[in-house]
Amino acid sequence: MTPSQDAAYMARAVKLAQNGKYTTDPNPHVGCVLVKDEKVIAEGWTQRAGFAHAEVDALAKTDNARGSTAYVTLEPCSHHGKTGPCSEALIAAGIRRVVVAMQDPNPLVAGRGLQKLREAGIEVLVGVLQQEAETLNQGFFKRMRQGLPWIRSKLAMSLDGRTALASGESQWITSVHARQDVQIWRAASSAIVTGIDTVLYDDPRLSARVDFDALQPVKVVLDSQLRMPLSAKLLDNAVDVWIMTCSDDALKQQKLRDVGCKVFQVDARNGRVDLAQVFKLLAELQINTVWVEAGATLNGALLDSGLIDEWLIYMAPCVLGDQARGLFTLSGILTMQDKKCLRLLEARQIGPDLRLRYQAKTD
Ligand code: AOF
Ligand code: ZN
Repeated sequence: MTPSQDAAYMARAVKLAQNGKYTTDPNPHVGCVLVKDEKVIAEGWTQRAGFAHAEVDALAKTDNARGSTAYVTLEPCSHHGKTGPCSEALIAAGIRRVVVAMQDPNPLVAGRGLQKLREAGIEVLVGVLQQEAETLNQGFFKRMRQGLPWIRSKLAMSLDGRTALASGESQWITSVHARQDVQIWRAASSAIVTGIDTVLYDDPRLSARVDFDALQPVKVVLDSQLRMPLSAKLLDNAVDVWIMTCSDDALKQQKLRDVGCKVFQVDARNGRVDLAQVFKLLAELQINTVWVEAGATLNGALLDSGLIDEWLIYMAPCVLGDQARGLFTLSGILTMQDKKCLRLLEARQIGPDLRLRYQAKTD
Protein backbone atom coordinates (compact mmCIF):
# COMPACT_ATOMS: atom_id res chain seq x y z
CA MET A 1 0.00 0.00 0.00
CA THR A 2 1.41 3.45 -0.90
CA PRO A 3 1.39 6.38 1.59
CA SER A 4 -1.32 8.10 -0.45
CA GLN A 5 -3.51 4.98 -0.39
CA ASP A 6 -3.00 4.79 3.38
CA ALA A 7 -4.01 8.46 3.68
CA ALA A 8 -7.11 7.95 1.51
CA TYR A 9 -8.38 5.01 3.59
CA MET A 10 -7.63 6.92 6.79
CA ALA A 11 -9.58 9.90 5.42
CA ARG A 12 -12.55 7.55 5.03
CA ALA A 13 -12.07 6.35 8.64
CA VAL A 14 -12.06 10.01 9.82
CA LYS A 15 -15.34 10.55 7.95
CA LEU A 16 -16.87 7.44 9.56
CA ALA A 17 -15.76 8.59 13.01
CA GLN A 18 -17.97 11.65 12.57
CA ASN A 19 -21.03 9.36 12.65
CA GLY A 20 -20.43 9.17 16.39
CA LYS A 21 -19.93 12.90 16.96
CA TYR A 22 -23.20 13.39 18.85
CA THR A 23 -23.56 10.05 20.62
CA THR A 24 -20.32 8.56 22.03
CA ASP A 25 -19.69 10.87 24.99
CA PRO A 26 -17.69 10.51 27.24
CA ASN A 27 -15.84 8.21 24.82
CA PRO A 28 -14.03 9.60 21.80
CA HIS A 29 -15.61 8.94 18.40
CA VAL A 30 -13.41 6.73 16.27
CA GLY A 31 -13.69 5.34 12.73
CA CYS A 32 -12.36 2.09 11.28
CA VAL A 33 -12.01 0.75 7.72
CA LEU A 34 -10.98 -2.82 6.87
CA VAL A 35 -9.24 -3.20 3.50
CA LYS A 36 -8.34 -6.43 1.70
CA ASP A 37 -6.87 -6.76 -1.80
CA GLU A 38 -7.29 -2.99 -2.21
CA LYS A 39 -11.03 -3.22 -1.51
CA VAL A 40 -12.95 -1.93 1.51
CA ILE A 41 -14.56 -5.00 3.08
CA ALA A 42 -16.10 -3.37 6.18
CA GLU A 43 -16.52 -0.02 7.88
CA GLY A 44 -17.29 0.82 11.50
CA TRP A 45 -17.50 3.60 14.04
CA THR A 46 -17.85 3.99 17.78
CA GLN A 47 -21.34 3.27 19.08
CA ARG A 48 -22.83 4.76 22.25
CA ALA A 49 -20.69 4.40 25.39
CA GLY A 50 -20.92 0.82 26.61
CA PHE A 51 -21.46 -0.56 23.10
CA ALA A 52 -19.05 -1.55 20.31
CA HIS A 53 -15.89 0.43 19.65
CA ALA A 54 -15.14 1.24 15.99
CA GLU A 55 -12.93 -1.80 15.36
CA VAL A 56 -15.43 -4.26 16.83
CA ASP A 57 -18.25 -2.57 14.88
CA ALA A 58 -16.29 -3.04 11.62
CA LEU A 59 -15.24 -6.63 12.43
CA ALA A 60 -18.89 -7.54 13.08
CA LYS A 61 -19.71 -6.63 9.47
CA THR A 62 -17.41 -9.21 7.82
CA ASP A 63 -16.36 -12.83 8.34
CA ASN A 64 -13.50 -12.34 5.92
CA ALA A 65 -11.10 -10.07 7.82
CA ARG A 66 -8.14 -12.48 7.88
CA GLY A 67 -5.11 -10.94 6.15
CA SER A 68 -6.66 -7.48 5.84
CA THR A 69 -5.42 -4.02 6.87
CA ALA A 70 -7.30 -2.05 9.53
CA TYR A 71 -7.30 1.77 9.38
CA VAL A 72 -8.25 3.27 12.74
CA THR A 73 -8.36 6.95 13.76
CA LEU A 74 -7.21 6.13 17.31
CA GLU A 75 -4.95 3.48 18.82
CA PRO A 76 -7.01 0.33 19.43
CA CYS A 77 -7.63 -0.06 23.15
CA SER A 78 -5.89 -2.62 25.33
CA HIS A 79 -8.04 -2.46 28.45
CA HIS A 80 -11.15 -4.21 29.65
CA GLY A 81 -13.48 -1.22 30.10
CA LYS A 82 -17.15 -1.23 29.29
CA THR A 83 -16.19 -3.38 26.27
CA GLY A 84 -13.39 -5.88 25.55
CA PRO A 85 -10.00 -4.72 24.18
CA CYS A 86 -10.06 -3.91 20.44
CA SER A 87 -6.39 -4.83 19.98
CA GLU A 88 -7.24 -8.42 20.99
CA ALA A 89 -10.26 -8.46 18.67
CA LEU A 90 -8.05 -7.39 15.75
CA ILE A 91 -5.48 -10.07 16.60
CA ALA A 92 -8.16 -12.76 16.91
CA ALA A 93 -9.61 -11.76 13.53
CA GLY A 94 -6.22 -12.33 11.85
CA ILE A 95 -5.61 -8.71 10.76
CA ARG A 96 -2.18 -8.46 9.08
CA ARG A 97 -1.50 -4.71 9.27
CA VAL A 98 -2.91 -1.88 11.40
CA VAL A 99 -2.62 1.79 10.41
CA VAL A 100 -3.41 4.19 13.25
CA ALA A 101 -3.77 7.98 13.10
CA MET A 102 -2.58 8.61 16.66
CA GLN A 103 -1.79 7.06 20.01
CA ASP A 104 -4.56 7.12 22.66
CA PRO A 105 -3.55 9.55 25.46
CA ASN A 106 -5.91 7.72 27.85
CA PRO A 107 -3.50 6.44 30.55
CA LEU A 108 -5.40 3.12 30.47
CA VAL A 109 -4.19 2.64 26.88
CA ALA A 110 -1.24 4.98 26.06
CA GLY A 111 0.72 2.74 23.69
CA ARG A 112 -0.24 -0.60 25.21
CA GLY A 113 -2.70 -1.34 22.40
CA LEU A 114 0.03 -0.76 19.80
CA GLN A 115 2.44 -2.91 21.77
CA LYS A 116 -0.05 -5.81 21.92
CA LEU A 117 -0.53 -5.66 18.16
CA ARG A 118 3.24 -5.63 17.50
CA GLU A 119 3.82 -8.49 19.93
CA ALA A 120 1.28 -10.52 17.95
CA GLY A 121 3.40 -9.97 14.82
CA ILE A 122 1.10 -7.40 13.24
CA GLU A 123 2.72 -4.61 11.21
CA VAL A 124 1.77 -1.28 12.83
CA LEU A 125 2.06 2.20 11.32
CA VAL A 126 1.20 5.24 13.47
CA GLY A 127 0.71 8.90 12.49
CA VAL A 128 -1.34 8.86 9.27
CA LEU A 129 -3.64 11.97 9.28
CA GLN A 130 -2.74 12.60 12.91
CA GLN A 131 -3.83 16.26 12.77
CA GLU A 132 -7.30 15.33 11.46
CA ALA A 133 -7.66 12.69 14.17
CA GLU A 134 -6.62 15.20 16.87
CA THR A 135 -9.34 17.60 15.68
CA LEU A 136 -12.02 14.90 15.86
CA ASN A 137 -11.80 14.59 19.63
CA GLN A 138 -10.18 17.80 20.92
CA GLY A 139 -12.22 17.61 24.12
CA PHE A 140 -11.42 14.00 25.02
CA PHE A 141 -7.71 14.52 24.31
CA LYS A 142 -7.50 17.73 26.33
CA ARG A 143 -9.26 16.03 29.24
CA MET A 144 -6.83 13.10 29.11
CA ARG A 145 -3.74 15.29 28.79
CA GLN A 146 -4.55 18.30 30.95
CA GLY A 147 -7.48 17.31 33.16
CA LEU A 148 -9.60 20.06 31.61
CA PRO A 149 -12.38 20.03 28.99
CA TRP A 150 -12.19 21.86 25.64
CA ILE A 151 -14.03 25.11 26.37
CA ARG A 152 -15.91 27.15 23.75
CA SER A 153 -17.80 30.31 24.48
CA LYS A 154 -20.61 31.46 22.23
CA LEU A 155 -21.53 35.12 21.94
CA ALA A 156 -23.96 37.02 19.74
CA MET A 157 -23.39 40.66 18.92
CA SER A 158 -24.48 43.54 16.74
CA LEU A 159 -22.24 45.18 14.14
CA ASP A 160 -21.11 47.57 16.83
CA GLY A 161 -20.13 44.77 19.21
CA ARG A 162 -23.14 44.99 21.57
CA THR A 163 -24.75 41.92 23.12
CA ALA A 164 -27.73 43.39 24.97
CA LEU A 165 -29.63 46.63 25.44
CA ALA A 166 -28.98 48.69 28.56
CA SER A 167 -32.09 47.02 30.06
CA GLY A 168 -30.42 43.61 29.66
CA GLU A 169 -32.74 42.56 26.83
CA SER A 170 -30.84 40.42 24.32
CA GLN A 171 -33.43 38.26 22.53
CA TRP A 172 -32.88 38.16 19.60
CA ILE A 173 -29.92 39.90 18.02
CA THR A 174 -29.07 37.19 15.48
CA SER A 175 -31.29 35.43 12.94
CA VAL A 176 -33.07 32.11 13.29
CA HIS A 177 -30.33 30.57 11.09
CA ALA A 178 -27.61 31.49 13.56
CA ARG A 179 -29.76 30.20 16.41
CA GLN A 180 -30.24 26.86 14.65
CA ASP A 181 -26.49 26.64 14.17
CA VAL A 182 -26.11 27.13 17.93
CA GLN A 183 -28.40 24.12 18.55
CA ILE A 184 -26.02 21.90 16.57
CA TRP A 185 -23.00 23.12 18.57
CA ARG A 186 -24.93 22.52 21.79
CA ALA A 187 -25.67 18.96 20.65
CA ALA A 188 -21.97 18.35 20.00
CA SER A 189 -21.05 19.49 23.52
CA SER A 190 -20.90 17.45 26.72
CA ALA A 191 -22.07 20.35 28.89
CA ILE A 192 -23.53 23.83 28.52
CA VAL A 193 -22.29 26.28 31.11
CA THR A 194 -24.13 29.44 32.00
CA GLY A 195 -24.28 31.99 34.81
CA ILE A 196 -27.18 32.51 37.20
CA ASP A 197 -27.79 36.01 35.81
CA THR A 198 -28.56 34.55 32.39
CA VAL A 199 -30.95 32.06 34.01
CA LEU A 200 -32.69 34.85 35.95
CA TYR A 201 -32.90 37.18 32.96
CA ASP A 202 -33.48 34.92 29.92
CA ASP A 203 -34.84 31.74 31.57
CA PRO A 204 -33.26 29.52 28.86
CA ARG A 205 -33.95 25.80 28.50
CA LEU A 206 -30.34 25.09 27.44
CA SER A 207 -31.31 21.89 25.67
CA ALA A 208 -30.08 20.89 22.22
CA ARG A 209 -33.06 20.99 19.88
CA VAL A 210 -31.92 19.11 16.77
CA ASP A 211 -33.64 16.70 14.40
CA PHE A 212 -31.02 13.95 14.62
CA ASP A 213 -29.97 11.48 17.31
CA ALA A 214 -27.86 13.30 19.91
CA LEU A 215 -27.09 12.94 23.60
CA GLN A 216 -28.34 15.95 25.58
CA PRO A 217 -25.58 18.03 27.16
CA VAL A 218 -25.49 18.44 30.92
CA LYS A 219 -26.63 21.92 32.00
CA VAL A 220 -24.22 23.59 34.39
CA VAL A 221 -25.16 26.78 36.22
CA LEU A 222 -22.57 28.87 38.03
CA ASP A 223 -24.60 30.13 40.97
CA SER A 224 -22.29 31.40 43.72
CA GLN A 225 -25.08 32.43 46.11
CA LEU A 226 -27.72 29.81 45.16
CA ARG A 227 -30.17 32.26 43.64
CA MET A 228 -31.61 29.61 41.30
CA PRO A 229 -35.44 29.84 41.26
CA LEU A 230 -37.21 26.47 41.38
CA SER A 231 -39.47 27.76 38.60
CA ALA A 232 -36.57 28.08 36.09
CA LYS A 233 -37.37 26.41 32.74
CA LEU A 234 -34.10 24.50 32.72
CA LEU A 235 -35.27 22.64 35.81
CA ASP A 236 -38.18 21.09 33.85
CA ASN A 237 -35.96 18.07 33.47
CA ALA A 238 -33.45 18.65 36.24
CA VAL A 239 -31.76 15.23 36.10
CA ASP A 240 -28.85 16.66 34.16
CA VAL A 241 -28.61 20.02 35.87
CA TRP A 242 -25.45 20.61 37.89
CA ILE A 243 -25.22 23.67 40.13
CA MET A 244 -21.79 25.03 41.02
CA THR A 245 -21.90 27.17 44.13
CA CYS A 246 -19.78 28.49 46.95
CA SER A 247 -22.79 28.82 49.23
CA ASP A 248 -22.99 26.33 52.09
CA ASP A 249 -26.71 27.03 52.64
CA ALA A 250 -27.78 23.43 53.31
CA LEU A 251 -31.50 24.19 53.00
CA LYS A 252 -31.16 25.79 49.56
CA GLN A 253 -28.84 23.03 48.42
CA GLN A 254 -31.35 20.41 49.53
CA LYS A 255 -34.26 22.12 47.74
CA LEU A 256 -32.31 21.96 44.48
CA ARG A 257 -31.35 18.33 45.09
CA ASP A 258 -35.01 17.53 45.78
CA VAL A 259 -35.95 18.62 42.26
CA GLY A 260 -33.18 16.47 40.75
CA CYS A 261 -30.18 18.83 40.48
CA LYS A 262 -26.70 17.88 41.57
CA VAL A 263 -25.15 20.58 43.73
CA PHE A 264 -21.36 20.98 43.92
CA GLN A 265 -19.75 23.25 46.46
CA VAL A 266 -16.51 24.76 45.19
CA ASP A 267 -14.11 27.39 46.52
CA ALA A 268 -14.84 31.08 46.15
CA ARG A 269 -12.50 33.40 44.30
CA ASN A 270 -13.24 37.12 44.49
CA GLY A 271 -16.68 36.25 45.85
CA ARG A 272 -17.61 33.98 42.93
CA VAL A 273 -17.08 30.31 42.11
CA ASP A 274 -13.46 29.55 41.25
CA LEU A 275 -13.66 29.03 37.49
CA ALA A 276 -10.51 26.93 37.16
CA GLN A 277 -11.82 24.61 39.88
CA VAL A 278 -15.22 24.33 38.16
CA PHE A 279 -13.70 23.22 34.86
CA LYS A 280 -11.30 20.82 36.53
CA LEU A 281 -14.27 19.29 38.35
CA LEU A 282 -16.19 19.02 35.07
CA ALA A 283 -13.28 17.11 33.52
CA GLU A 284 -13.24 14.77 36.52
CA LEU A 285 -16.95 14.22 35.85
CA GLN A 286 -15.99 13.11 32.29
CA ILE A 287 -17.06 16.29 30.50
CA ASN A 288 -15.03 16.50 27.27
CA THR A 289 -16.38 19.67 25.69
CA VAL A 290 -18.00 22.69 27.29
CA TRP A 291 -20.20 25.21 25.48
CA VAL A 292 -20.52 28.47 27.41
CA GLU A 293 -23.60 30.64 26.83
CA ALA A 294 -23.38 33.48 29.27
CA GLY A 295 -23.44 37.23 29.65
CA ALA A 296 -20.70 39.83 29.65
CA THR A 297 -19.73 39.40 33.31
CA LEU A 298 -18.95 35.68 33.13
CA ASN A 299 -17.41 36.10 29.67
CA GLY A 300 -15.15 38.88 30.96
CA ALA A 301 -14.01 36.71 33.87
CA LEU A 302 -13.42 33.78 31.51
CA LEU A 303 -11.43 35.88 29.08
CA ASP A 304 -9.31 37.11 31.97
CA SER A 305 -8.84 33.59 33.33
CA GLY A 306 -7.21 32.27 30.14
CA LEU A 307 -9.38 29.15 30.38
CA ILE A 308 -11.23 29.51 27.05
CA ASP A 309 -9.96 27.57 24.03
CA GLU A 310 -12.32 28.97 21.44
CA TRP A 311 -14.94 31.70 20.95
CA LEU A 312 -17.79 31.52 18.46
CA ILE A 313 -19.09 35.02 17.88
CA TYR A 314 -22.20 35.49 15.75
CA MET A 315 -22.37 38.98 14.32
CA ALA A 316 -25.73 40.31 13.16
CA PRO A 317 -26.10 43.20 10.68
CA CYS A 318 -27.74 45.58 13.13
CA VAL A 319 -26.59 48.44 15.33
CA LEU A 320 -27.59 48.73 19.00
CA GLY A 321 -25.80 51.99 19.77
CA ASP A 322 -23.45 53.04 22.51
CA GLN A 323 -26.01 52.79 25.33
CA ALA A 324 -26.09 49.01 24.81
CA ARG A 325 -23.83 46.50 26.59
CA GLY A 326 -20.55 45.15 25.24
CA LEU A 327 -19.25 41.58 24.96
CA PHE A 328 -16.87 41.36 27.89
CA THR A 329 -16.91 43.09 31.26
CA LEU A 330 -13.25 43.73 32.07
CA SER A 331 -11.48 45.96 34.51
CA GLY A 332 -10.32 49.04 32.62
CA ILE A 333 -7.80 48.51 29.87
CA LEU A 334 -5.95 51.80 29.82
CA THR A 335 -3.21 51.24 27.28
CA MET A 336 -3.23 49.49 23.91
CA GLN A 337 -0.43 47.34 25.22
CA ASP A 338 -2.94 45.70 27.59
CA LYS A 339 -5.57 44.92 24.97
CA LYS A 340 -6.75 41.32 24.75
CA CYS A 341 -5.97 39.70 21.41
CA LEU A 342 -7.52 36.59 19.87
CA ARG A 343 -6.66 34.71 16.69
CA LEU A 344 -9.27 34.42 13.92
CA LEU A 345 -9.68 30.81 12.77
CA GLU A 346 -12.65 31.02 10.44
CA ALA A 347 -15.32 33.42 9.22
CA ARG A 348 -18.51 32.04 7.72
CA GLN A 349 -21.82 33.48 6.67
CA ILE A 350 -24.86 31.91 8.37
CA GLY A 351 -28.03 33.33 6.80
CA PRO A 352 -27.73 37.12 7.16
CA ASP A 353 -25.19 36.83 10.00
CA LEU A 354 -21.48 36.13 10.23
CA ARG A 355 -20.00 33.40 12.44
CA LEU A 356 -16.52 34.33 13.60
CA ARG A 357 -14.44 31.65 15.20
CA TYR A 358 -11.49 32.66 17.35
CA GLN A 359 -8.86 30.82 19.34
CA ALA A 360 -6.86 32.02 22.28
CA LYS A 361 -3.61 33.57 21.12
CA THR A 362 -0.76 31.53 22.50
CA ASP A 363 2.29 33.60 21.48
C1 AOF B 1 -11.00 2.07 20.62
N1 AOF B 1 -11.97 2.21 19.70
O1 AOF B 1 -13.85 3.19 18.96
C2 AOF B 1 -12.92 3.98 20.97
C3 AOF B 1 -11.85 3.84 21.90
O2 AOF B 1 -15.11 2.04 28.54
P1 AOF B 1 -14.80 1.54 27.19
O3 AOF B 1 -14.45 0.09 27.13
O4 AOF B 1 -15.88 1.88 26.17
O5 AOF B 1 -13.45 2.27 26.73
C4 AOF B 1 -13.41 3.63 26.56
C5 AOF B 1 -12.01 4.05 26.20
O6 AOF B 1 -11.58 3.41 24.99
C6 AOF B 1 -11.91 5.53 25.92
O7 AOF B 1 -11.66 6.26 27.09
C7 AOF B 1 -10.75 5.62 24.93
O8 AOF B 1 -9.49 5.56 25.59
C8 AOF B 1 -10.92 4.34 24.14
N2 AOF B 1 -11.80 4.63 22.99
N3 AOF B 1 -10.91 2.90 21.68
O9 AOF B 1 -10.20 1.14 20.53
C9 AOF B 1 -12.95 3.12 19.82
N4 AOF B 1 -13.91 4.89 21.14
ZN1 ZN C 1 -11.53 -0.38 21.83
